[in-house]
Amino acid sequence: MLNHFRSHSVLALTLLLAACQSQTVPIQGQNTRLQGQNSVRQASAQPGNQAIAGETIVRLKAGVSPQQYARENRLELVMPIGLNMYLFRGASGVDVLRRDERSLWAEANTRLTLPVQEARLPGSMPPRTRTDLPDDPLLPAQYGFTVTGTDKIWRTQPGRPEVIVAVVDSGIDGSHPEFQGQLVPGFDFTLKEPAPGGNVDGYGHGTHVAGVIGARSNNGIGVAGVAPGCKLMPVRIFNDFGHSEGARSAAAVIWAVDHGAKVINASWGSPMEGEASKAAYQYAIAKDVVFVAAVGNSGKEDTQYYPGASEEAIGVAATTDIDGWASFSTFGDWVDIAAPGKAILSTYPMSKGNGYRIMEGTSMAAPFVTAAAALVRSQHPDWTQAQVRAQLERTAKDVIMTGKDKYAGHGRVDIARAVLE
Ligand SMILES: [Ca+2]
Ligand SMILES: [Ca+2]
Repeated sequence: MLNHFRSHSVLALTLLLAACQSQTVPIQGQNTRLQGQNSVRQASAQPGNQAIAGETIVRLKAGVSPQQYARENRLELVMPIGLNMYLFRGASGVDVLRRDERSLWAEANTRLTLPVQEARLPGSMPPRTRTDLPDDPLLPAQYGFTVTGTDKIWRTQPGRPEVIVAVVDSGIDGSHPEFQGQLVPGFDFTLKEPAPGGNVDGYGHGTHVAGVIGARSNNGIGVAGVAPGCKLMPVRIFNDFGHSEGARSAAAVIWAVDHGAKVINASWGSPMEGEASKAAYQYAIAKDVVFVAAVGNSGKEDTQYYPGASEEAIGVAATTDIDGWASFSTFGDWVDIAAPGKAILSTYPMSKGNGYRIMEGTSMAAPFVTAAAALVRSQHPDWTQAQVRAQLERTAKDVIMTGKDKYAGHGRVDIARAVLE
């Protein structure tokens, strides 16, 4: 009995040491602690809980003055969204405003959620075994880089700077060394008066997503992005607490389209697809922009999450390092494609630690597909968004079940095949 107890103690101690070691990896020659994100699991919110009291989005008929409309309905005009849509605040609710003959429609403004959750600490930092990869010291822990075939194309196909990728999220930390020279001017919709900016991130999610797409590669520090030759456009809609809503996301998508984005990444969503959001997504497609979105982290089939489940977006599910289903990933017929989303190492705001963190979710999977779309657009500038989407789906690796399935859609994105074939 005593021996039995001792052997367990020795085993427990060994595991503890392994866990401690796994958190320490070298960045710029120093020992740096990698942290999992301690975030609240995405709420499985019911549609009714998502409405924001006193805030209504209205699409006005052509020629109607929003100021006059606000005055006569005793509303505050909070923000223009674009496409004749406006966000109003005040006691006159959806029912009243629908009856105003100057309204095409009216709907409640709704909260958005972020499909990200706690990440487990990784196994120990893998040794660097290959010399044909970028020199970024954390690359051996970025399994998504090799699983997606980015290791085969990084030197010849880093992407072109005229392909602008909008990251509609919590901003991108512009002070981070991995984003020096990577950003184009963006916009900040979290401010009371939306204004140029977006290159700050008080929450961290957007900086993590952006690093997967476009962290500087082969610069001797940190991680390597998939499409570092493309430019990132920070469009900030989530505040320092990770809160945002439908009006801002719709305005942000329209703004990104109007300012030259060729691909948009939406690692967020809502159980409801409102009219304003739908109009914004349709606008992106009509203007030939590739629109990529996470399908959500419910781990179940019964929760459609928009824009991931919308027909306009390429809906991205999450897979693991061995192309298995990531058990948090929402599944269903609306899943179009999959990408690594389990335990993803990427950039994090410098104000929140050492600049790198492991997070997981379909939030982290979507940017692999976004980056793949940006590389295909770099290679084939004359292709339409529909052609880019078809190429990503056609070249994806069939995983999980034979043929298209509910877990990985057409398969796990194969970036080398998408770019080279
Ligand atoms: Ca780097
Ligand atoms: Ca399959």
